[in-house]
Amino acid sequence: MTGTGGNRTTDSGHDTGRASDTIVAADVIITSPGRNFVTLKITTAQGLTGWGDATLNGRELAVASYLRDHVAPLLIGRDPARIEDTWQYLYRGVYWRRGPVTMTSIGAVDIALWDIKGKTTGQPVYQLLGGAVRDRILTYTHATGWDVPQLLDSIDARREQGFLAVRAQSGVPGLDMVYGVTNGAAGYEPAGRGAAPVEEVWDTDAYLRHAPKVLAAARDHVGPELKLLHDVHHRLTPGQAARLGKELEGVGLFWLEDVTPAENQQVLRHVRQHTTVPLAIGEVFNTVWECQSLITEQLIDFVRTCVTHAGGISHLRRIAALAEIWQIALGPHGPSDVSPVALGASLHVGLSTPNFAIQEYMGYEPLVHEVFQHGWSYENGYLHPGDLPGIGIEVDEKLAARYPYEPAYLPVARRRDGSMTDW
Ligand code: GCO
Ligand code: MG
Repeated sequence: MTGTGGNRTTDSGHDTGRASDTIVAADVIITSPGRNFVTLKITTAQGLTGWGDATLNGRELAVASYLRDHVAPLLIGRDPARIEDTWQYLYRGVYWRRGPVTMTSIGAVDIALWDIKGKTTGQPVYQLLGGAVRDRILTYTHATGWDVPQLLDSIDARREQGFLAVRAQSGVPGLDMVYGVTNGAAGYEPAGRGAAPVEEVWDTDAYLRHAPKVLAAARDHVGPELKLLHDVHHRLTPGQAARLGKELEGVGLFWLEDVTPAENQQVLRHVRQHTTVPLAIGEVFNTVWECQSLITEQLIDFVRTCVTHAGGISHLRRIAALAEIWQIALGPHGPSDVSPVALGASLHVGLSTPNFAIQEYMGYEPLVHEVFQHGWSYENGYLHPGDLPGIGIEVDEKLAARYPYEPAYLPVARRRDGSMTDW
C-alpha cells in the first residue's frame, strides 16, 4: 500500500471524482509544561494541521519513537480523509498488534485525522460523528486529603467549583504515600520527576480497615445528591474486592474503580456475585477485545477506556457501541497525563455517543492551557467540546519548545515485607 497521493484515483485505479489531500508531514512534539506530553502533528498538502495526543505516562519516549521511526514514514503520501483505512492499516498491518505503545500511537494518528476531517469540512468532530445527543457532558474531578477533615474540605472546594461528581481519595494511617493523595499545595500528580520511580509502601489491610469509614464520612457530609466515586487502583484480590464492595453499598457510590488488576477478567465474576456496587474498569485497556468479556458478561457498569490509549476516536466509538448493547456506559479516563488534545477528542465522542455517562477531568496547570489552546470548556459540573472545526485545539509550538522532556515515572509499590505489588 502506498498513499493515495494528491490525485483522484484510488489504489485500485478508480476515479473517485473527489479532490483528495495528502499527508506531507507527521511530527512528534514532546513538551513538559509542568509534566510530559507527547503530541502528534500531521500536516497535509493543503496546509491543514491535525493534532493527536500520544502521551503514555512514564513511557513517553517509546511512543514517540514508535511514531517517529515506524509510523510517520508510512503516513506520508496517504489521504488524510481515509481515517478508518489508516486505522486498519496501522492495526492489522503491523502484525504485532495491541499493547499500550502501539495503540497509543494509533490513537494519536486517529485523533489527528479526525481533527483534519473536521477542519476540511469546517465542522466540529462531534457533528461528523452524528451530532449531539446531549447538551453537555457530566464530569467528575478529584478530591484528596490525608485525613477526613482535609478530604471533606477538598470535596467542598470542588463543590464550590460547581462539580456534581467527585472522586474521593484519602491517606491511610501508617502509610507515608498513598495513590491519589497530594503531598503539597499543588494538585495531585502521580508521576514523579527523576531518573527512577519513587517506591511507595502499600498495606492492603490498613487500606481496607480505613477506606469504608472515610467514604461513609464523605457521604454523611455531602448528603445524598453529590455523585461520589472512589478509585482502588488495581490493588485487591477478588475476595477483598467483594468484601469492600459489600461494605460500601450503604455509601451509594457512583462507581468503585479498578478493584482488581483487571487483566484477569474472570475474577470479576466473584466480585459481581457478592456486591451491587457499580464497578468501573478499563483505563489500562487498549482495545475492545480486552473489554469484551467484562462487557458481554456484564461484569462492569462503566468502561474507562481512554481515547488516547485505546486507539483513538474510531476505536473508542467501537467500544461504546459494544457496551451500549449490554447497557454499560462509558466513563473515560481523563487524568492530568491525558493531554488537552485527548480531552477534547473524548468530549466530541461524549457529546455524540448515547451511552457516554461521565468524563474524568482532573484539570491542568495554567501553563498547560497556554501550550494547548482549546475550544473545550468547563462550566458548573459539565464539559463541552466547543464548536471550532475539528477537535478545536491549537498547540503553541514555540512555547512547547521551551519545556523539553524531563524523565518522570509513575511510582512503584512494595508491600511491608518488601515484595512488589500493584501500584
Ligand atoms: C485515574 C487514574 C490515574 C492514573 C494515571 C497513571 O483514575 O485518573 O487511575 O490517576 O493513575 O493516569 O498515569
Ligand atoms: Mg483510575
